[in-house]
Amino acid sequence: MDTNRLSKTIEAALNDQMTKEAHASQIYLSYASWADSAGYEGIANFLFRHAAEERNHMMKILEYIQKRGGRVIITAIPAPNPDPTSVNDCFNKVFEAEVDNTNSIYRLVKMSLDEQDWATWNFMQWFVKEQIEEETMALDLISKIKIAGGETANGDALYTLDRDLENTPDDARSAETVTTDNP
Ligand code: OFO
Repeated sequence: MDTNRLSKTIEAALNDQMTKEAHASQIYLSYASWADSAGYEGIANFLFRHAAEERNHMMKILEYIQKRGGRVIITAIPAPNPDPTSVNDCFNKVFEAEVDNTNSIYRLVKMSLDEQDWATWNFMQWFVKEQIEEETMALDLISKIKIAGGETANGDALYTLDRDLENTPDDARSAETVTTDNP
């Protein structure tokens, strides 16, 4: 008896999405490392915490595939994009990456709808909601850098922005306190 409750197509798409979340985590890690080396410790801290959140998204999908009797396939994670050229560039790239991830999540939702796989459709609603928060977070970053002067933001404005992000609580909890259910 086949105990896999996922179709081959959905199983493959979920595995791809799992790798995409791992890739998102690597992107945040690389941008955080760039920010740290450029002296923006507050921004780095914010992005490091977000990298942990993306890894938890990866785990959430991994556990779902297993729960449904599917096969998890761990593959290589693509390299993150090149380093940002400025804080403005960094925040715009964060937004682009989030929108790209949202589109990928929407494709999975559509696929589960077409296949009438209601369990996966229901599972994916958590990610749909999460992406609203993530895109809002990325848009907030863009607003902050715009106010600071965008590409021509001066040292004082960037210093204030860096301190602000260090002290602003965001949805991403520290790595020690996150769980798969509560990333
Ligand atoms: Fe940035 O979000 Fe995962 O899904």
